[in-house]
Amino acid sequence: MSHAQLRLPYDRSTVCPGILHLGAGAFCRAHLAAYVDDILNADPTWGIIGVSLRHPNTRDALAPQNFLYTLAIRSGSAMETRVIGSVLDVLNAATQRNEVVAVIADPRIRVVSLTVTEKGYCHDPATGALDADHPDIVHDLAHPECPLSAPGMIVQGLELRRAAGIAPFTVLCCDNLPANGQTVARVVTDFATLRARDLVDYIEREVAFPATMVDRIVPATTDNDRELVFEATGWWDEWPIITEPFTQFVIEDRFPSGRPPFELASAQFAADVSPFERTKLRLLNGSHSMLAYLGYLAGYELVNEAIADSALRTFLCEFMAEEVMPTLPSSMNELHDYRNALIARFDNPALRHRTWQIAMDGSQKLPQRLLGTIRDRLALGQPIRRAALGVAGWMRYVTGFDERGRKIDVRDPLAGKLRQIAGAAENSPDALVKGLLGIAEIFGDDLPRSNAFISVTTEHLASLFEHGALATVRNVNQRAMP
Ligand code: CS2
Repeated sequence: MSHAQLRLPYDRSTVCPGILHLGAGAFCRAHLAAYVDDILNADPTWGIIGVSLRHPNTRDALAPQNFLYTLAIRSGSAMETRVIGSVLDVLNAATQRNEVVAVIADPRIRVVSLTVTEKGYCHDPATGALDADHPDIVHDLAHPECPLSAPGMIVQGLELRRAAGIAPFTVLCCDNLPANGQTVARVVTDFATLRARDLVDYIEREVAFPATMVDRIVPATTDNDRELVFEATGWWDEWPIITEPFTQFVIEDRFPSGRPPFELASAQFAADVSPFERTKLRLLNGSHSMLAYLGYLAGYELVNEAIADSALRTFLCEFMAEEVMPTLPSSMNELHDYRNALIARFDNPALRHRTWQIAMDGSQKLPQRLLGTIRDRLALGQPIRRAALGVAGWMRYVTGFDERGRKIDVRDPLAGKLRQIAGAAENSPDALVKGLLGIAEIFGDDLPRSNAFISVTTEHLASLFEHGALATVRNVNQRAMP
């Protein structure tokens, strides 16, 4: 049996493109594409054209199967599969520039959405401003007609549409960034400012950047997953996507050029997305990063293995309840339910989500996941013992050697700088904390001046070097008062 013979709940031949999606990776295929798939029966004008900015492999894998793929929803030993048909095509920005330009200027496209990960915005994570020295931005300013970066591509698309008298698209950010609509609006306007003033006026007047909160855990697909999906469905899929049953999509309802009827797919529309987003970034993603660094250092390859360790589990539950939840707007009862549900999601053994995968790009993730909590608490003179251990865990991780002296493959846009600082510090906790806090893109200019933050982080880092991650976590758990 082939994908083509599988039945979709809509007639795919009537579906036309309405969304151009930048970053056609696993997350978008498990999240946005599934929501769109659910509404195509009601409105077939919202098919997705994906664009890969970096890697050609998505198109290569999906083109022979007509861009259909399996979404395998796994929980414990249960697996449910469905075929997703909402992705009509995936283009490679590097080799199919003319096609990308044609689609971005196509009046049928009314939304340009993005999952390009934190680093794809080419911004300074501490301030949100565009990094004008970023090599891709330097390139795109010199060659605006063949952009490499997401901001460059959006601005070029808007410019083409303005010149052709076509209404602009709405820009829908689906990445885990704070105030993600505002963040993408900022980099796009900063980029346009470096191009032409009238373009900025046009963007400010005409283009909407609604904020979203996106949530679904999607580990990288492995060969073993391919085999499992084959066994379950009877057909070979080059790139199935594995995910969990839980999914959430909260969207600010600001789409001047129209939008998909996402409410039919149980997405939520909200006037203010920020409470949802802050809760998710600080509780889910903050805990994920904690588990990634401390779990990896403790020798755990997978999230569910790390969370099964009673010391890490206690630590994480207390980190959320004692330090994060008081900084959030919802009621404590709701937050406790959210936390318990999260722990259950982390426990899911079928996901096989690697700590190493989550540990990637820490320089882009720490500000919104841990440092916001730390800043809010420091401002009120409250203890940050647990949150600071997450930061110390990251510092220990980026030395590039684990607790047994084996090399860690540290992936981060600032990896070179991190390596250099760690090399110069020679495992001295004081020097390492001082060196890393000097990276203003991560820590701003306030945290390097906070004695409370420096002393507790240095103390933790010394303990991580001397006693290791698990002993340090146990020690923090045992101290009733921080
Ligand atoms: C994870 C996220 O890789 C990571 O950094 O924390 O991708 C996480 O799985 C998603 O945000 C869940 O919605």
